[in-house]
Amino acid sequence: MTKQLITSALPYVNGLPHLGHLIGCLLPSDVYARYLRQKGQDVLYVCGTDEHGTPSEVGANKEGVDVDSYCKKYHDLHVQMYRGFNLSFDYFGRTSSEQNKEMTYRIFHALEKNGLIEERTTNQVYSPDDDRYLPDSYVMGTCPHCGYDKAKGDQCENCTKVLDPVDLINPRSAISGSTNIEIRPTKHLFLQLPKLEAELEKWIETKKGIWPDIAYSVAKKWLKEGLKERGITRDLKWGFAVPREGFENKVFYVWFDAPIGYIGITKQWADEDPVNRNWEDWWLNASDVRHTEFMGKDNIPYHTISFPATLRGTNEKWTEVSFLKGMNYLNFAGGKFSKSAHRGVFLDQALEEFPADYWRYWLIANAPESDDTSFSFEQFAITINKDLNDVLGNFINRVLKMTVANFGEVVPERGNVTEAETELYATLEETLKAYYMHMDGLEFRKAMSDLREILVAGNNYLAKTEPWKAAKTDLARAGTILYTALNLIRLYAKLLVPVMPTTAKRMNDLLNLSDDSIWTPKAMSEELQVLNSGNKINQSEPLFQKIMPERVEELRQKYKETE
Ligand code: B3M
Ligand code: ZN
Repeated sequence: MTKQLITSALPYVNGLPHLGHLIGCLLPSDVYARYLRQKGQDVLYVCGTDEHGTPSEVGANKEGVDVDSYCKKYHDLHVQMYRGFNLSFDYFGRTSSEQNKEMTYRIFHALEKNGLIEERTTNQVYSPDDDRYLPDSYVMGTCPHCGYDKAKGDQCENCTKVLDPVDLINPRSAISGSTNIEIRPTKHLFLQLPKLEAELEKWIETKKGIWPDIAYSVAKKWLKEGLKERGITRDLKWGFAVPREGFENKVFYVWFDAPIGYIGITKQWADEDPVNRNWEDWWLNASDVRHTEFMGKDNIPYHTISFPATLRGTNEKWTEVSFLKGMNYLNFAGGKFSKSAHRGVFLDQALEEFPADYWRYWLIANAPESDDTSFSFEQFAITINKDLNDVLGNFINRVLKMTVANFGEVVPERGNVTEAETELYATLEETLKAYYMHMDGLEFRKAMSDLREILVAGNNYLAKTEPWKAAKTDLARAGTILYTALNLIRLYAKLLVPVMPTTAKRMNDLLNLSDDSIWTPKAMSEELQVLNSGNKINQSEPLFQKIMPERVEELRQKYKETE
């Protein structure tokens, strides 16, 4: 059986994650991991914090602590928030781990041996006012390609072009704002991407029509421009020391060891149970592994070009990305998410306002798959009120209430199936086919719209069969309808496991069912006749609460959606 390796891009440890990060990679990867696990697949789902780079150094400096404890503190905060959202990583590690250092050196030495590493003296931006070399992302200026005036020296976030800081027009220090910028010569190591270009080009071509357009087209765009050798070391203290003479004050570039972090983190996972776990089973000569990567679009060049080149350059058979799920951006309605301007919703705040499942559902149902989208509290409220409260929540309430009123707190007799039921089975089977096709293709938005149809089918069934009327004239028939409807609640609980795991569990609790994890639907005539008549059921408080207009207004103010 194919083993399913799932990785989510590794969030920078210093930046507190917001809704954009959640939908960019963390949440869709979790939904996919849960989906495959439910199908009984062998899943390894890893993520972790990306800890190297200047932001950690600068952040620690600001807080007056050493970089180690700074990273540990923020790593723990990430862990806490992701727990709050029920992200089901098999392991959430760190790129600064010993294991990652070992992997980084191993890969580096292989590249060296294969003649793919060259020394070059380059001109680096130096800021006398900051008393340091400025790393690429700490030089700001105008993008030479699109004219965006807040472009960072490593990549323009407006046109996604990868940049060299010396390309920037009117450069300045992002730390102090000083325009007193010097260019000083310094020695660095460069990965010879041009030597791997032809091979990469051939490989990317095989992904045409298979990967989402955005992933394929970003890679193609890069290749079209022609690959240049890429610096993999930096003048910094924090990071993995470069194991070469003359490089004593330098470390590997954060983007060199970060993707290797997927492997290092897998080793962290394996080291916790060496008897039963082996990192090589997933990463080296592992022909039975399918690797699905999730990331925001700005990360695509690194995952389609530099990281695959890094792995290929070793001449060993590392696991490559099989499917790359790239996401566009989710913006905040009022503009960009900004911690410093207190604009936008950060993950700790999100959990204080609403249960994780509300967010999970909204984000997946509105995933920025084909275009950038934006979050607004009004849209959020509309979706939650309609899909979760009106369609799903009311269905559950009505079914439970009618059942208890007419039959007590038990599952009624199954009775005879009529045309109304066979029609329901057929509708569900057709929509389920579409749902599975979309989930298998990682088209989450479409899958959620199928799911919505499946939920609506339950309400339509009640509207058509009118069990409240039948209860007065033909109690056995009312029993059959409610029996079917209770089975629908069970089916819905199964289908909601990937997206709304907590809600799924609460729904199972209503029926006193346990969350047996492996499941694929059989024919609906079977799936909707599973519950045992006479089994105890539980009434409950409504599962969802409507979000009222006053609340929307309050949230808009609070998170500065209106500014
Ligand atoms: N930390 C960028 C980001 O968080 C970077 C991803 C690394 S994936 C190996 O968007
Ligand atoms: Zn640009």
